[in-house]
Amino acid sequence: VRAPEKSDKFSFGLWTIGWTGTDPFGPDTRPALEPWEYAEKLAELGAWGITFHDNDVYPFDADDATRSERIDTLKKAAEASGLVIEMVTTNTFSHPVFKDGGLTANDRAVRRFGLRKVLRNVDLAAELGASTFVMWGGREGTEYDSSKDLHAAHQRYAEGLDTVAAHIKEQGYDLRIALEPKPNEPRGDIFLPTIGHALGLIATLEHGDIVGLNPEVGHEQMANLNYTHGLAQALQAGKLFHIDLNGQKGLKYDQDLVFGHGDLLSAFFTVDLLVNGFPNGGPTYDGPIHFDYKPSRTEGMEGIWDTAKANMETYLLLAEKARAFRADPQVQETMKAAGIFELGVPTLAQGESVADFLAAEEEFDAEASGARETYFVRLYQQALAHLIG
Ligand code: 3MF
Ligand code: MG
Ligand code: MG
Ligand code: MG
Repeated sequence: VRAPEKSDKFSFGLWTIGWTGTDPFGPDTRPALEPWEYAEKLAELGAWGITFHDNDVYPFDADDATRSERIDTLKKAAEASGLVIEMVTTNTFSHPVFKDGGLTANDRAVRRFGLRKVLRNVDLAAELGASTFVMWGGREGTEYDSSKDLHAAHQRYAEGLDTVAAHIKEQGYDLRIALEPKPNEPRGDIFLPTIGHALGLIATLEHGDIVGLNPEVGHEQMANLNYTHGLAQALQAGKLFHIDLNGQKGLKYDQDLVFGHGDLLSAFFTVDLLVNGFPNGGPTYDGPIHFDYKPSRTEGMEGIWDTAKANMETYLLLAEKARAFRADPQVQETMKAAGIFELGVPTLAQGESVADFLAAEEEFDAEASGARETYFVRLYQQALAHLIG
């Protein structure tokens, strides 16, 4: 497969390659580099963009001088290596102050502190030219249903999001918010656990027009959901602002594997949607191909770069296979036989009234229809043959 190019729009969170391997059962297995060192190496490997949390670049308690000095160093490194800072996000989950959430903490002073941290970071995102501001509410949630007024919690969540969105509009920033759903980990139950839940809350917001989604492969799969279906629904709602690609092997802890190292067939159909779009046309995604994974704790300083390369290589391999799949005349024939294109035809004729529809005397043989062939398995096997052939 060819090497990654800028036009592929591959982007990495600095916290991904920067994860030093600490987990609940043991400490670091790798040393940490400076954020700009990771950025430079990513550019060398062919990445187009980087993303980060405020505290991936400067410590939680950094004074103003340290903060701007470290941001400046990263900004210069990004410029020098031709990297776009396409997304910025806020850490409202690491410090103990956020142990009960940032926007939905019972403690109002914590919420006011959290909101200020987010708003300050919105200003930074705009200053650095980012186009997306991700909000992953990892600590917004509970372990105990008795610990929160759940109605008030959702009100406060909506209030927080509307406040951030209103600030973006007031300042005239060219920035959109992307919510990142996740069902659990670190909280027992995180608010906005899935794409559908997030879409539901967005619809109730005053400034929901600039609020969309940043769905992550593993997060949906941790809820036993289909990531590609989730992307499709977000696209249909005009809300697919950003994506987090990685790998997850079924229902277990959040693995953050390399993209494709979990459910490979699911990854194939995700890439099929991203590069080929819907078979009958419709909204498409042309944002960054962003990876949010973790180099496994077993990997050393050489290994982390293997994993970064693996994400891009897997995507490029799958893109090649997905294009060949859709371009294959036999596949097109099976798709036609399977009725894929027929689903693009509205059920009622144009201008057909419900009355006309009900009055129409249509011949329909339910028995014969029930016995029809669908060719769904034939088509899936053709996909599999393209994938591993
Ligand atoms: C956790 C995540 C987060 C978010 C990030 C915002 C630390 O499972 O996926 O990564 O992606 O906070 O982009
Ligand atoms: Mg994640
Ligand atoms: Mg994850
Ligand atoms: Mg993520």
